[in-house]
Amino acid sequence: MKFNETAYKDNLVDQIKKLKKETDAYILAHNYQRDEIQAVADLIGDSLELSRAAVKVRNKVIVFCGVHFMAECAAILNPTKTVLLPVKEAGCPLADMATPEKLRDMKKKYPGVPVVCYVNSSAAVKAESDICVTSANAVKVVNAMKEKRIIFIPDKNLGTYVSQHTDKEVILWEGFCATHINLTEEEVVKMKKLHPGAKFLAHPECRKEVLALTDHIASTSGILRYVKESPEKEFIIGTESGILYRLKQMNPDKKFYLPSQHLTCANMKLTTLGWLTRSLKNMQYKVTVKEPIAAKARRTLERMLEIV
Ligand code: CIZ
Repeated sequence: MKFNETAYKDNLVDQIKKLKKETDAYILAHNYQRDEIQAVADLIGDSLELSRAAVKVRNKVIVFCGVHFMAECAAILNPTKTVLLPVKEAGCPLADMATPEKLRDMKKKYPGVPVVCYVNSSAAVKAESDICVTSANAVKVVNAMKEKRIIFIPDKNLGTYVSQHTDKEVILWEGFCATHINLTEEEVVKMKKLHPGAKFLAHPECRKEVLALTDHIASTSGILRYVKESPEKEFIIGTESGILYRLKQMNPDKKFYLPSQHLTCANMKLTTLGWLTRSLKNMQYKVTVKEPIAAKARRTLERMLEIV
């Protein structure tokens, strides 16, 4: 018998809807998730939107379709809920580039300098930091701080972008996003030649040479907003491929081009309908953050949420 993929997926979607009701679960999905996962989610967004939503969820269970640090944030901000990450191996190489031990060494080198940590970091690193940022609010949060010098971890490209939009001295960490770093200047130039009328939008985790070629730099939520409000019809998109799902849904009359074949995050794509079904069926994999790490990391996240 021939395998019918559509029937297989429809069946899983039916099971997910049923299990969601039975378990009183709320599904959050990041903008970089697979199309079919975004389609079954209760809310899709960037980590800031999803963190804010996680605080307000009334359901007993939050299923976080994203990567580990995102589920950790939900567990930290809403500790009375059961938070599930459907695939326990879904991690973030960028988050792994900063460890609390290395950060403590850096803090010894720069005593008294506050640490601004990108949300793509572990709870243990957030606990060692002073304030958190996302790509949607990094410039605003840094500019709201009173100190003239900050340590920015772990993404060097986002940190460089922030340093160009503040008069503060930004001490950088040598981290990078293993997906955004793949996008090269050459690929962008080639795509611009193919589509001369298209606007080039890119995420601040891209290399600075790539960012120099943009018409607009923004987080995923910023890119979605920009395209929706723009009268332009064609866009070259410099971020993870999952964003195309919402861009196309929200703008059926506009065209989108991905400038590289290497803009897909393997970790984000680990979550499939099958794993989401198993997650709801078996209540797996629970993400918890132990005290005192949780309380310290919560403070770091809350300081950001107080500003934006
Ligand atoms: O903030 C986030 O969720 C990330 C990692 C990227 C973005 O811009 O949405």
